[in-house]
Amino acid sequence: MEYKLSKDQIAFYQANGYLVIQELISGEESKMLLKSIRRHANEDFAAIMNPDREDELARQAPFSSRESVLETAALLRAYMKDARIVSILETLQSREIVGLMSQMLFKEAGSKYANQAWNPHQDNTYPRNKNKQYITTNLFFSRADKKNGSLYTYPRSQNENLLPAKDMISYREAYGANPGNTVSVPKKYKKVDLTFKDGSLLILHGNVIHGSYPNQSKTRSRPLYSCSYMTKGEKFIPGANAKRMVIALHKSKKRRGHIEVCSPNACA
Ligand SMILES: O=C(O)CCC(=O)C(=O)O
Ligand SMILES: [Fe+2]
Repeated sequence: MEYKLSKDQIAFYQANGYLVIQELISGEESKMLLKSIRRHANEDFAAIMNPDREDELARQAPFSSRESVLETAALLRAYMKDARIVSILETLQSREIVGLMSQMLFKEAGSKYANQAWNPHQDNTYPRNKNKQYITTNLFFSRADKKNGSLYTYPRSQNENLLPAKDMISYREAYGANPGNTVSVPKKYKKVDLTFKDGSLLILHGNVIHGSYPNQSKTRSRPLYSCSYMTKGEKFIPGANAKRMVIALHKSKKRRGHIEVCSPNACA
């Protein structure tokens, strides 16, 4: 089922470089997804890279049963390919897109990674697409605000090219060290704090500057599932941890063509 963006939503994204769609998925969907991926978290609730890939999830959660790994990877891959999300992104890019990677960030209340606050960064600093065709999504599996580690953006900063950045370890960094290849934000941009209801989607232009707060809540975790996409045919750096690769999001046209040409009897 596709999602139809309004003219105002498209205009907002084009002007500001981000868009929030509150409650895109239902509370039940969100609960089910969180329950599934949470089984694979280690005791520190460290991030899990590419949990939609069976081998990657199994490697990062060696204590998980094979059955549960297969189940979670399939579920999360289905959400990367979700027709609602893909249709939104293709409307915003005005082109066909492919998936590149995903990451689960728990910011579990009381865990060692609860304080993980991302420095201001541009997501495109990692794949480095010169045509600014990288786009990321963050799907919230609980409500999020400044207190429990939500994100902030600098509207309109997607108009910048990639800014000079200080490289930081951004995957399973030392406790207390903040990830995100840090940029110094040009003075003309003003920070906007974002709040989300459970099941909401944040779409970020790859060049828009954003970051996040530490989770200071004792009781409220801030789990989010992040997926990254690129306009089809565009170049990107795969990355040693992220292992970006082209993931097709649409059913193969060749197969659809095949079904069209066979006779009703042959297809039955
Ligand atoms: O999880 C967060 O707080 C921010 C994540 C983020 O910006 C990223 O993964 O690039
Ligand atoms: Fe980011």
